[in-house]
Amino acid sequence: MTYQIGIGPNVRKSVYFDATVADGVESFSVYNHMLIPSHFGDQQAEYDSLMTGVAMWDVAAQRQIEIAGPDAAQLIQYLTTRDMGKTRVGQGRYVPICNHDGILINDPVLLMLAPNRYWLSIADSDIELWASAIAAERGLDVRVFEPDVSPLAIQGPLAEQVAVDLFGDWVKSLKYFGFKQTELDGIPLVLARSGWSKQGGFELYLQDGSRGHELWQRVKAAGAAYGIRPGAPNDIERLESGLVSYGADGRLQVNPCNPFEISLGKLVDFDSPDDFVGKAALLKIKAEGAKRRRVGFVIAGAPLLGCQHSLHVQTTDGKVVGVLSEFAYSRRFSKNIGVGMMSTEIESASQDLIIDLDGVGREINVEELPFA
Ligand code: THG
Repeated sequence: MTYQIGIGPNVRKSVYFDATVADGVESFSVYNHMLIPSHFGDQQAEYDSLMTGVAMWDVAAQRQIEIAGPDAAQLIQYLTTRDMGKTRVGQGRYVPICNHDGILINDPVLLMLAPNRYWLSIADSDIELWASAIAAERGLDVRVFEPDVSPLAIQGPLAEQVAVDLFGDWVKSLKYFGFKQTELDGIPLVLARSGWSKQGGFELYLQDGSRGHELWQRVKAAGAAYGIRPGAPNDIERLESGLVSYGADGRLQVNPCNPFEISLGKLVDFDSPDDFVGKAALLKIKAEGAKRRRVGFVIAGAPLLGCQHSLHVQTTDGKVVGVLSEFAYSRRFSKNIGVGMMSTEIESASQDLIIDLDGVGREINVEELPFA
């Protein structure tokens, strides 16, 4: 049986939607209540352009939450587990956000635009509600809102060439996560060296949604010389690289994780005197020791089709000891790989582990991340 998912008024279209449809998008997912392309029909070629050339991705669904006003820095510090003390204008940072129980509820990239003005470039959960409620309850003098900002990513070894051709040589001096306010033919945007892959690249944070189509065409034209292809954040590459995917690897409502479990423990700063949401809970969790740990998995047998989600990892006598959150066949490593969580108790016991794939048991082994 096949079925369709209707696009109702609750699902927003990206400002690049028409451009991606014109360029042959074949599948969408929903992220932050917005459609995000998931592929354009040739996933092998899309992977190859990311690894050896350059890919362009509509990542407008990575919505920005702007926090602006006299107490903006204070609110940002209270929202994230990291010490924001050394954050500078023009430098992005990866900032986990937890709830009061110490559960990760988002893992945004933070952009400090000015001393009193920040963007949280969020993963898939409602941080605008969270941040505005916390600000109001604490009596902070800030504005929390979603600005008209829509990121477009170019990723891959040739992405820098495309950025140089579009903006000039100065882009080479941008450090990782560094960004600059600029424009392209009068289209206002923030250019950052960032993106959800380990292949390098940039994100163009368009600041005028009415010019989405124009920006898409400009990037596509500049990239033509380098064989640019439209694609989407690539699950196979992210598994190979060990990047965290909030939502796929765990989310508040499904497989809730604390930062220590999901390998973001180094981004929890207890040393600074500042309080942050979840600090007390995380101190307790840390003292008790992690009960689970994020690991890589290798799954035996024939190459797996596509990218699959969420299976129990069991001992041969049927005890559930972990979860395989996402997995796929990796051509780079010539094996089926995945990421997930394992109970810290069972790991040392080096037991035989299996997953049940469509009624057939497959042997699965733990491997340290990143894969090699
Ligand atoms: N770019 C922008 N916004 C985003 C993402 C992005 N919002 C949603 C989602 N992605 C947020 N999640 C991540 C997860 C990992 C990284 C970035 C955003 C990442 N991690 C590096 C790593 O793990 O090696 C570096 C982390 C670090 O500096 O510590 O890049 O992609 N705009």
